[in-house]
Parts: sequence; C-alpha cells; structure tokens
Amino acid sequence: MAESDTCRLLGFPDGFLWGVATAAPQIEGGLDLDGRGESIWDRFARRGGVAGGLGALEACDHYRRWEEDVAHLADLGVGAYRFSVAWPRVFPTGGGRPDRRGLDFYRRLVDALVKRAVRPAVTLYHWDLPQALQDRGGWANRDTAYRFCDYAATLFRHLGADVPLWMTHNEPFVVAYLGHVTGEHAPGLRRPWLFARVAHHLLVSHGLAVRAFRQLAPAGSRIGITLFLWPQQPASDRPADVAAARRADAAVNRWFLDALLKGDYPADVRRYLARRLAGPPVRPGDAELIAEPIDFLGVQYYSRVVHRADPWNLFQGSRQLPPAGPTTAMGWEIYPEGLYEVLTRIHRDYGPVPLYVTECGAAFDDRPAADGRVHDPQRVAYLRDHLVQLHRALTAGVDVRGLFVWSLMDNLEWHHGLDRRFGLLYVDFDHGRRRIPKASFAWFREVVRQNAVAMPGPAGGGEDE
Ligand code: IFM
Repeated sequence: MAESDTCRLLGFPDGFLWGVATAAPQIEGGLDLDGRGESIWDRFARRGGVAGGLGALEACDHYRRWEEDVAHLADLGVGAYRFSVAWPRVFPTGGGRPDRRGLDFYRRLVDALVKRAVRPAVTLYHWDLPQALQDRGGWANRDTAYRFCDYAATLFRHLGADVPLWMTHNEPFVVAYLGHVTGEHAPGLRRPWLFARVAHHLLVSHGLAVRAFRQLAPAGSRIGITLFLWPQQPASDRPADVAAARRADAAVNRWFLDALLKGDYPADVRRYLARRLAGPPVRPGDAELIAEPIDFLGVQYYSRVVHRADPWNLFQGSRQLPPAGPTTAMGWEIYPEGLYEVLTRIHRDYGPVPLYVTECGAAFDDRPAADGRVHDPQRVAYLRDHLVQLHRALTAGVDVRGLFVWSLMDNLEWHHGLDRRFGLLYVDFDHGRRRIPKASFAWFREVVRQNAVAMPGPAGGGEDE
C-alpha cells in the first residue's frame, strides 16, 4: 500500500468486531416449511398490514438458500453475523415441546458459520411472536414473558456452546410503539394505553432470560439487548419544545436505558403516562430483574427526531418536524453525528458499559445498472460517515467493541414490504431472488480487511469498485 493511502486510513482497535445483521422474519421465508407455526406477521400480512401481502414474507428465501448466504458472509470476511431465531419455528404454538426441525435449521447455520470463522450473534426476539401467544394477549399478557424465558432457555441449551453473543430483544421500543400505539407493525394494535404494559413485559422477559442464561450458558459467551436509540431534539429553545423533546427522549430512550442500567423507569415519563394513559404494571422484584447485569448493550442508530410541542398528541405531546437535510429512502434524515451523540451519552450517563453498534445502515433505491452491477455510492458515504463518528466516540474513550451493518442483504422492511433496500447484497426479488453484491459490499470488505476506513482525500473518494 502506498504511504499516501496509509495516511488516509482511520484505524480501529485490534479485535474490533465487524459484522452484518439480519432477522428471521425479514429474510427467511419458508413460512410453511418444516412445521413452522404462524407468526403475528403472517396474520398481519394476511389482513393487509404489509405491502405485497403474505407473498412478501417469502422475502429472500434464506431458509432454503442459507448456504449461499453463508458463502457471501465468508467472502465478505466479517468476524460475526447477527441473525435472529424464529420463535414459531422452534415452538410453533409458543410453548410445549420444541420442534426438532426448527432447532436443526439453526444448528446447521451455526455450524456452517463457525466452520468459516464467522461468530454467530443470535437475537432471540426480532418481532415474530407465535400467533398462538398473541391470541392469549401477546406482550400485554405477562405470561408471554415466561414463555419467552422457556424458549430462550431451550436455545441456550441447544446452541449455547457455539454462540458467543446473545441478544434477548431487538428494539423493544419499536415493538411497544409501532405494534401497539400506531399499529404500523404486527399485531397492528392502536391502543396507546398498552405502551407501558407491553414495554414492561418485554423487559421482564429480558431479565428472566438473562437469569436463565447465567445458569445455562457456557463461560465466555455473553448476553445483552439491543435498543433503538435515536436522539430526540427540540425544534427550538422554547421551553415547550425542550420539554416535548425531553419527554420523547424519556419514552424512546431513557425508558429502556434507565430501567436496564439504573434499575428504574424515569419518573417524569412514568408520571406522564400514568396521568394520560397507563403506567407499567410493576410487581415487587421487577426492577431488579430488569436491571440484571448484562455483558453489553446493542446500540441501533439510524437518525434523529426533531420535536415541536403539540398538546393534541396524546402519546407524547409533540409532533415531529420533517427532516431538514438529505434523507434515505425511509425518509430518515442522514445525521451521522447522532451516532457519536448516542454513544457518548450512554458512556456519560450510564457508565462504561461495553457497547456494540448492532445496527447501522441505510435504504436507497438501488437498481442494477446496464453493466449488471449495483453502484450504491450513497450507502458507502452513509456508512463511511457513520464509521467516522464511531471512531470519534472511540477516541473520546467510549468502549465500543464492534459494529454490524444493517443489512447483509435487501429484505422485508416490515410493513413497507420489499422495496426499501438496506442490503450490501442486492436481492432480485423478481428473478429468482438472485443476490448481487453491491459496490458497498466490496467497500465494506476492504474496511474489514484493513480494520480501517479510508477517508476521502485528494486522490478521490473510492466509493465504487
Ligand atoms: O429493518 C429494521 C430492523 O428490523 C430493526 N432496526 C431497524 C431496521 C430498519 O428499519
């Protein structure tokens, strides 16, 4: 490598873990294969909640094509692959006896990853609750937390020895809010008074699973949880806007951070919810259970939200302003500094908990060009700018151990269906779901190989192959 190139590299610490992430309901498909049970997303799609209907849930057909996907991971050279287990494959009706076929699928996947020196990082719940449990109240029913613990324990016993990183939940805020307040996600409820109840049961289930993990998992493997953490900022310094942003921050971020890392819900939002909607149904011992020490926290960062006070909004008393700058295909503002803000804030307010950025990525309207390749310079720029902010946080002393790009491949972006493309691999959903590595795939492979990000310099951006 020429010296001028070396000078433009921003290096990461030795052992920094580079990975990519997916989730079962977004990639697997195979809805009727091997005894998989119905999930709340199947039911939601049947009722019209997902663009493209039930067919869209066939997604990337990863359940059948997993070997090809593992080969892409090996080609990418990542040290870890974050994926989720589909609860309805392991317990088709949520409980009872596990289905051997479901367990065997994940055993084969884990074995193939380990063989290629890609560390499996498993999320237990990435939003696909067995419909049978929803029929009994879902996360609004505390019993679901106990069912989750049984499911988690089964996986710790089955895969524990080969999985170094476990995550109990993916973004419990999104489950409680989009699933139960706005109804955009399964189970599609619009019952704002369920927010605190659902969020509480999710966190109780997390605590139960962490306790089970301490008894069952082999030494050396670690457990945490991933949180949706977006800065909530005021539109102005008017006290009403500042208060609105603070309240939103409490509901979105502090509600989970405080409960997990300080052992209590923030008093301000608790009072606010109790007055306007309903507070969490806390039982004696719950606070300690939820704050059971974790080994790491997963930070999922994409953008920020700017708030203007609005007393007519029942949930948080504010409305979000449209993004001021450039956005991704999700309409989310591109705001890389927010990653630095979130990471340093956790370090400052919650102490030196080890962090992984368990998701970071962007959707753009990618299409194959005439040469058959997929050029996605916007994604390269997005990722590079976020890695620069991550590097800033490391330099400021924040203990970040790794980063997982969302996502390995284009997939089902929930209610939006298949046309929000977050992948490093393009998936041709119209032609046999062929995977085509995008330019960002090659770019990220270089990041991993060099353990460093090349900064754009006078010699050119290098954003394409
Ligand atoms: O696709 C989702 C993922 O399932 C959870 N975090 C945010 C991603 C992009 O919306």
